[in-house]
Amino acid sequence: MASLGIGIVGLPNVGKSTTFNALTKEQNALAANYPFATIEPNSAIVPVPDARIDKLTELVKPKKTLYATIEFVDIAGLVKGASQGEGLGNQFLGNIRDTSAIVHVVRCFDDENVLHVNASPAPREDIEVINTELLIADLQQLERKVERLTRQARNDKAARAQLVIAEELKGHIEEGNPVSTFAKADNEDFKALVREMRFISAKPTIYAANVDEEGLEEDNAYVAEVREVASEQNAKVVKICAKLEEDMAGLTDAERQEFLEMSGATESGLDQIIRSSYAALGLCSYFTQGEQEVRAWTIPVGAKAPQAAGVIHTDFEKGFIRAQVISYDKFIEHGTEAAAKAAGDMRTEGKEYVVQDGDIVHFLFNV
Ligand SMILES: Nc1nc2c(ncn2[C@@H]2O[C@H](COP(=O)(O)OP(=O)(O)O)[C@@H](O)[C@H]2O)c(=O)[nH]1
Ligand SMILES: [Mg+2]
Repeated sequence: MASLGIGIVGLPNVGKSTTFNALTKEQNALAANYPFATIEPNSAIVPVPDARIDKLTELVKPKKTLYATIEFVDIAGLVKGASQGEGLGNQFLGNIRDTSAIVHVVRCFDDENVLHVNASPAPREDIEVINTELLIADLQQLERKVERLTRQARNDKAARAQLVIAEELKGHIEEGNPVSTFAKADNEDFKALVREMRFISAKPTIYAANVDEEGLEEDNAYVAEVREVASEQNAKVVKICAKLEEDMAGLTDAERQEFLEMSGATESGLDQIIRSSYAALGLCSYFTQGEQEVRAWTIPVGAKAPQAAGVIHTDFEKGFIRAQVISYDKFIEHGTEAAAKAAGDMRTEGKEYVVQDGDIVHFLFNV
């Protein structure tokens, strides 16, 4: 299975590592609750903030609360020419291919002490430098694939069909377009090609506009430019002050709130990045609750009850009988599982049920 990691990319000195350090602090602050396996130095597994989990914790008062988690990878070294091997480029491009979504950090602050690749930040061009490298990397992959398919196509019908689509896609990329905007997105050969090649420009992208504290309250001109570029690409923008987030990480919620209000922001940019990334991966959460723990479990949007149960334990999926479900709103309305049940708001669902984001679930199974 492909990893569900998010790659943090961008030009040098834009604030990638500062953002990543803030994420790492989040990870360490909660590490006590999570049995993390070995952690790579450039990868952080962080809790996904979720106000619904906080509310459930308040109501249920469990011994332990566990948030959903998501992995971020700090990808260093992307520069102009990376796809030609510049600055160890190819190795880094390979790391990006292994991720499932991208956070593209764009420098939106001035600081004469922090060198920028050009005289000053120019978001449109800066974004383009990176995206061009990513696109060239995809094109190189695809060219090798087209060569292979051309050889196979001589006596293989399936290869001939894939070759047709591969060549169309090649034309599309050569005109400067990302794989994500290819018109025949529903074509089965295309989908197989994307799964196999893991094209970087097919991955969902979130732009992180990294501003100074002054830029938090009102957008500066750099941020406006990032928003313009992102809207042309139907991509999401999150404004963040990476430096402030690094200082804030590990503080209590109340302290953070105070910190944020002082700087004119309403919500932590880092939290927004974490939540947007989770959504960009096509993931959502259902919850379990009890005296022991309140916990969020991660499933792909559209997962049916047995698959969702399997996230807790494979036995739950194999021996699935049924699910007892209370929607989040109903649970909050009634305050306890017993009250929701008494009011007739606990539903019994079978194996075809598509679990909804926020459902509070009990699985019944036999082994
Ligand atoms: N003035 C200012 N400096 C920042 C900001 N964010 C990061 N920096 C600084 O920029 C330098 C490069 O940041 P870093 O995160 O290492 O960039 P990376 O090369 O993209 O990983 C560091 O000295 C940071 O302290 C910011 O919002 N404002
Ligand atoms: Mg760095």
